[in-house]
Amino acid sequence: MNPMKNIPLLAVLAVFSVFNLSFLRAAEPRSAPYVAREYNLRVPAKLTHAAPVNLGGGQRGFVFLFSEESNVDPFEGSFFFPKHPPFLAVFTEAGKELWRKELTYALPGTWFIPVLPLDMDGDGIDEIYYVNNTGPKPFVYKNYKLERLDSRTGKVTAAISWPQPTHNQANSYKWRFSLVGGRARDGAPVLVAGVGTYRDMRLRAFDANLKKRWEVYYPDDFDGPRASHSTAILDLDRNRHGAGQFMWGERCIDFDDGKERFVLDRDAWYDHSDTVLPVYDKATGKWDFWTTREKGDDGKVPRAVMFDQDGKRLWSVPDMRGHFHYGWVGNFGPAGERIAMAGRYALSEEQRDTARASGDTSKAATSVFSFYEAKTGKPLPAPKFPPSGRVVDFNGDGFHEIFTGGVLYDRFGKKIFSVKKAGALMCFHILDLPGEQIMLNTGNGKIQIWADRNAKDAPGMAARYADPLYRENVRHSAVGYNGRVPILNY
Ligand SMILES: [Ca+2]
Ligand SMILES: [Ca+2]
Repeated sequence: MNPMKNIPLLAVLAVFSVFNLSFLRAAEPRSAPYVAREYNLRVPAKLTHAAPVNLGGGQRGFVFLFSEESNVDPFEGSFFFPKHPPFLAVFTEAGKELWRKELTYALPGTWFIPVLPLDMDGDGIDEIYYVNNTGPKPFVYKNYKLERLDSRTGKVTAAISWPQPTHNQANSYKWRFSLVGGRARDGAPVLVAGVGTYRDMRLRAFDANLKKRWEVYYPDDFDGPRASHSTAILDLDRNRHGAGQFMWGERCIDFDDGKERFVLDRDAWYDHSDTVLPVYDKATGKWDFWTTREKGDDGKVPRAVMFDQDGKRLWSVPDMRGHFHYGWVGNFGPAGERIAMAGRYALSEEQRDTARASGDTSKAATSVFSFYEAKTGKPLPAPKFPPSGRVVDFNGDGFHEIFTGGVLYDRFGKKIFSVKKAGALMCFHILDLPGEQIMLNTGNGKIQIWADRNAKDAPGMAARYADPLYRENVRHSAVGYNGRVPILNY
């Protein structure tokens, strides 16, 4: 072969290799975002949560918790007396409202009203479980009930006492309620009521008849970690329809008996982690966990740690101080490699210094973000998109995008679509369309689901969406910050 003959081809290849990235980028199909579904709440709702509901007979829908009020938080520095009540409503997936129900005495807040659709009686239709305050005074323990209703009619079919918080503690610690649903070893459904996050905590599990199955109490001085703001569902033995265990902070609890399967930082961490995100490692068939920490800022324990499933610290951020409020793992690398983000509020001296440097107090740094190779902890440069958002694969290609401040960005920082001031309720695969969709609150009473007309699922994506583990995590979207946190990177 005459090597000279190949020179033009080599030259062409050389040119393409120089412009390799832009060439590939141009080859990626452009997203075609559109409003695939719309739900009219008929009030300009501020607080909004949603979860998918199985209505039986092949019909699917969504349950919404909403209020004209913004979120009433139990933290004393955030709490206010609401002027508007919260509502529950179920819509069919197509957008027809089946019913709505005012929760007249309940405080419209994420932590006061966890909502979980779950089929405990096994008839193929989800019931809806939630916490309601049944009396006119806001803080009377005995008036708080765990209620069950028929998802098709809104009729309440059971109401039992909600576990009472321990009396002598801050309101911020007391009034934080969770619901978690899964299965026992024999496949029986289990519903867990969770009370507390930062200090004193109680988990009480119920069977399908709402009779107590087990209970675990963690007093304030109990060893080990406190809870988080999201509760990831696991199925370690892959034998319980996707829901065998759940992460209560850094503890992995079995639905069967309330016992710990493992605890990540058993003997060094006694406090509250803002995020505890499972990341599946296909090579080992085990989970890693990315944790970012709020409390326990004593300068002795790293503030964000990647653990393996045995609780070994794989790596950690160098910071030993700061409230690490943000964290995700996303496929943002050049070839879709996983990148871990840790974000904290700026320290007071950083706020002061940045304000001084710019001569403008409004330009003081509020947050500081850092980025790492997820497996090794190797530091990486900041990406070109704003990092404090929700990780989503909008076009199904296996690379992540990020939704923040009403804007969806691709990993190169390019805007894909924006809806002014919209907040996301869910960024998951919730419609029978390729890719993951974004359900958002437009602020004018309309809830929209945005999808991508050009989405095409990469190999393996359809199997991931169909995995019971994926569905069980999405089910918990109207509990705590589960709709906000990317718990599904596997
Ligand atoms: Ca049912
Ligand atoms: Ca994507």
